[in-house]
Amino acid sequence: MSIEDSAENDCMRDATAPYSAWIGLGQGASAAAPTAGWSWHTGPLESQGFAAFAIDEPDDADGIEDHVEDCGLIDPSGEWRDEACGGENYFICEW
Ligand SMILES: [Ca+2]
Ligand SMILES: [Ca+2]
Ligand SMILES: [Ca+2]
Repeated sequence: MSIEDSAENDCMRDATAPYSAWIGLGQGASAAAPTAGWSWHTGPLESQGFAAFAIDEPDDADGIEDHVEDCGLIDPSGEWRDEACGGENYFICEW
């Protein structure tokens, strides 16, 4: 999926809170910084003009990009966080 504006983000938050959910946001394997190389399945994050990462995210756990956290989820407050892709969470699909 992709989340294109704050209204859609609020809708996804309301659908999943009090849980977090994967939102189909992933980081490229060649990214060299925690904030670099994020994209939706449908295209680059930057081209969509909307992002809702929490102030301290994405941080790849410790601020150093070594690909520990390369998948994005929406938390119960509607903020996005990068977390380890193997974590068990609900997920949202769009079609
Ligand atoms: Ca790291
Ligand atoms: Ca990462
Ligand atoms: Ca993180």
